[in-house]
Amino acid sequence: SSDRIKNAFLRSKIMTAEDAASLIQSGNTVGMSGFTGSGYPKALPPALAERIETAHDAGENFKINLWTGASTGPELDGALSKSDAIEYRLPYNSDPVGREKINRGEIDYLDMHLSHVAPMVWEGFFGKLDVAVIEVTGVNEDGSLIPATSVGNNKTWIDCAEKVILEVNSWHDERMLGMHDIYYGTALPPNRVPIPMVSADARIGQPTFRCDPHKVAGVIVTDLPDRNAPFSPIDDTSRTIAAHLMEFLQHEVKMGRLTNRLLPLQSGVGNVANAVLDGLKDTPFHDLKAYTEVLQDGMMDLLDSGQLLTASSTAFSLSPEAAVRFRENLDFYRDKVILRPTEISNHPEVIRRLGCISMNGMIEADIYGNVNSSLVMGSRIMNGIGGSGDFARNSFISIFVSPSVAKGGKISTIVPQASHVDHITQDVQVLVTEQGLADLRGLSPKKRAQTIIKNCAHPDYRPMLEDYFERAKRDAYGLQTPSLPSEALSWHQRFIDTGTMRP
Ligand code: 0RQ
Repeated sequence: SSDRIKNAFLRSKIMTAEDAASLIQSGNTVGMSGFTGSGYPKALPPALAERIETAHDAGENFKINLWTGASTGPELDGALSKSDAIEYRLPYNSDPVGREKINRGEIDYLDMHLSHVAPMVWEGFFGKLDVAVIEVTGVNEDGSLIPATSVGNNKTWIDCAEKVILEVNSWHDERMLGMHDIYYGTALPPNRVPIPMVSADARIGQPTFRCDPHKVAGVIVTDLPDRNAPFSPIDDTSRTIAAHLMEFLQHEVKMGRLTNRLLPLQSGVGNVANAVLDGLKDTPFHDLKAYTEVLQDGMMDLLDSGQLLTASSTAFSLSPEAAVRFRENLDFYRDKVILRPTEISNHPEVIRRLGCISMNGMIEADIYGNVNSSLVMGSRIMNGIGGSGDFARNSFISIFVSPSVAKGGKISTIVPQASHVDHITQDVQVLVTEQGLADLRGLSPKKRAQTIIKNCAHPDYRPMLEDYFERAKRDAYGLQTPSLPSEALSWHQRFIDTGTMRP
């Protein structure tokens, strides 16, 4: 309600979502809040979608360019995609309607390293940002803004946009004030300075966003829930993947390369990454910290049990049940959770310094350990690279996890050659499937191939991979990474032609 807005000037800007939507013009570039299904505006986007549909019905061509932190919810990406309102989208989408339109060629989509987005906008690489639409928990008397359940690129949108529209959502708990750490020390080259983050739970910024009140063109008052997608129940495959990974981490402790406190954990989006966190429960690891970009159910469980001391993230990515639990026990989580701008949560400098252990899902890996996170059969987008590249290249150990087959066994996730590469072999140190774990550190390409085929491939596809690798070693043009170009992507072509990679 409007008493969340303590600043009188901003209170005078309260308007309906429809009136606020009319402030956005065709061709505008709009930066909206939102990261996973958290902290995205929920009233303006549906009103804008309706306004755009009306314009389309009248024969007008009305579209916007949409920038966000990462994925959002059905009221934002869903509604705007459905209404053909989006000309251009960056940096991440996981909305099913948006995905379909991107794959039909109807939305131009730039899938980016998430840590690059804010700096590149500041650097002016993408032109001007017309409007920012930001969901917040409240407005303080001095006009500063209390962030909501995600930070994402909000600081940058508020600073760079010509005008700002706020959604003050009283569904968010006011006790979140103090959980956020908004760092204002970034600058453009040649004036950049080190980011003073020396531990995963350090606070280096301030709890609120600064915002010039004279840029605020409208304030909408809402009371609407975040809509994060629930996770799939943890199945045996994911449990087995987690068990391999836990055995590996315990081995690293035995070898003296890690201690039972490990190093700051990063865990990616998706069901498998969530299941891996669940696997930590039955291990001797303790006093853990997370330096990650999404805080999912598995991490909340670890905070609850005390195994995880603190979690630094840019957003919550909680199932509806976990979101309720979070709100009910907010006082417990308040000093354990730190939400930061994505340019900090995913900052290569910080990830390298802290030595994160990164664990991300993948679409496929090839026998040399190149990983595809984003494009099915090399051309159809699933979600995007997201933050996986920020972490993979800079982590202490970069781990990718996946079942060895997809679509009921019709697809092998270990292939002769990745149909698209997000993470080059140098950025991938460990691969895990339910079949086993491949520790690729220090291995030359041919040794990597042997290890991946032996440890990770599904038995149905393993002989085919062995056969390919043997023939490649015999017939390849060079023997550094033996490959047969005319055959390397034939598994993908077979799937496209016949619906399965099996011969
Ligand atoms: O689709 O449900 O329609 O069958 O992909 O697959 O096995 O449930 O795995 O939920 O962990 O997601 C790579 C998508 C894995 C995710 C990806 C199909 C599979 C299923 C999901 P269906 P699973 P997960 C930081 C890190 C990129 C961003 C990232 C992702 C669906 O991890 O988006 O890492 N990562 N960010 O059937 C065809 C294959 C497939 C396949 C899986 N080889 N071919 N379909 N699928 N492998 C966080 C952020 O950036 C926010």
